[in-house]
Amino acid sequence: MSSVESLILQLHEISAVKFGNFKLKSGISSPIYIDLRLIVSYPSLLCQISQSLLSSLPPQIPFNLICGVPYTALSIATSISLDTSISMLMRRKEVKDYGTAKSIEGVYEKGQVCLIVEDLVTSGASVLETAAPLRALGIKVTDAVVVIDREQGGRQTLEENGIKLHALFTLTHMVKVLRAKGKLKAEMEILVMKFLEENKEVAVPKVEKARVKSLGFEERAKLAKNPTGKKLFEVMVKKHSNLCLAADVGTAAELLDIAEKVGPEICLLKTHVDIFSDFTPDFGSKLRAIAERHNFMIFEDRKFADIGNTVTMQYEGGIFRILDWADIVNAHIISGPGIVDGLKLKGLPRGRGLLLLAEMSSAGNLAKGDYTAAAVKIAEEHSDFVIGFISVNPASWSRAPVNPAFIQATPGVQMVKGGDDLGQQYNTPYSVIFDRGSDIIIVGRGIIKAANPAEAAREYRLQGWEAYKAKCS
Ligand code: S5P
Repeated sequence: MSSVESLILQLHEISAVKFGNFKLKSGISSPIYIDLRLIVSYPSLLCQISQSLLSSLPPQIPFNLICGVPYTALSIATSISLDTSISMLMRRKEVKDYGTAKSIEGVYEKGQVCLIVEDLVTSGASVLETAAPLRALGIKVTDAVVVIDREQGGRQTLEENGIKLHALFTLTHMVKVLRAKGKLKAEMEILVMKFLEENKEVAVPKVEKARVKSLGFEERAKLAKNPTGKKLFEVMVKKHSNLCLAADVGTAAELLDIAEKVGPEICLLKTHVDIFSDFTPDFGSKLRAIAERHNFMIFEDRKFADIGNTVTMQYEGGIFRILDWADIVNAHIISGPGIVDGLKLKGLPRGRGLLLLAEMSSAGNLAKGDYTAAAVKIAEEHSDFVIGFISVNPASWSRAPVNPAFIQATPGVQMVKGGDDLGQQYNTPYSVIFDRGSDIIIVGRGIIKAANPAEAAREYRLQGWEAYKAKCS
């Protein structure tokens, strides 16, 4: 009996693999259930698994760090580390405020190569979520090793993201071995194979949906009716950047400084001018000069919410005179379509564009369902001025796909999933662009609180752009 066969039998023996009728988290009934968390209770099996994983790797893979995908693979990664004396890194699954807490624990040097270890790969998303913060630190990730490959698109998704998957065995192979060893009746084998075949299609619908729908930014630029929307697409293509910096700093001086440093990496810079303690009327022209030098656009995140007549004055007048310098502003639709009419009256003659808040990133917000659908409807009625949406998960909208001329920009982005103490919720660049169907990642504290904002911005740009390319491929 081969060592893989022996492992499969032992996993079955300890009930890490079960057959019957199980209700999965997603609500569907499954005839097979896999839970490798149990292996922590069987040290000799854990040891065998890690040794088999190691020997399944081609010898030329030059890794000098190991990182397990939390939580199940942590024990496997630890065991490999003990066996090989290659040191391990640990990824935190949830991080409160990326700016101050570390997402990766352990000692490393930039340029080192880290092998990712995982127990079960389905879509590949969890491996990518571990690769992202490692890559953000300058650690190379080229290979991942996994006990079971469910053969549900994970290998290809990882390949598209520069990661080669090495699996000890596939789920199909496991079922065949258990059948051959008399652990599974013929009827159950048929049931399981049928389930796996059908489940293949339901397990990756978001990925498939996003892939089918994704036109490139070049084509979408041609569809845009608004000159600012069109230009934003063109800037993204030219700079290979779908990164918007949320420059939430306390002074105009700091903002101009960070705009200069991060400018080459971004397509869009988002401001909240009303938080500055030192705003002066020349702020707009100074920022526009930097924007022109580095070819990015300016988005004042004013979140207008009043009736049409009031917002015309707020947009044009006051101390800030937003209309004079911001290419893009945004608005809630709580007051109805009149707000768009009001802003359009001032903005359209100047070639400006508007984003509507269709969803929000904060916990417990009310922008969902009918509200989101109403934002889409208003946008469609004003597609000469509305360039797109602030959104969180446009792939899930009931009215999707929306017109590809609209740009989706998503806040609540950091290298690891998590949140802050005031309700902000973060997703990774890959999940925002690839899984949730957005176009632009809006990143604030992930960049401005980093030790080197320009370097952090570059990493976000690369991650965001890779995810966009994967979506279009
Ligand atoms: O729903 C939203 C909409 C916006 S525009 N949630 C958000 O967080 N934003 C903005 O995105 C928010 O005002 C802030 O400027 C930025 C997120 O910053 P971060 O530091 O949490 O990345």
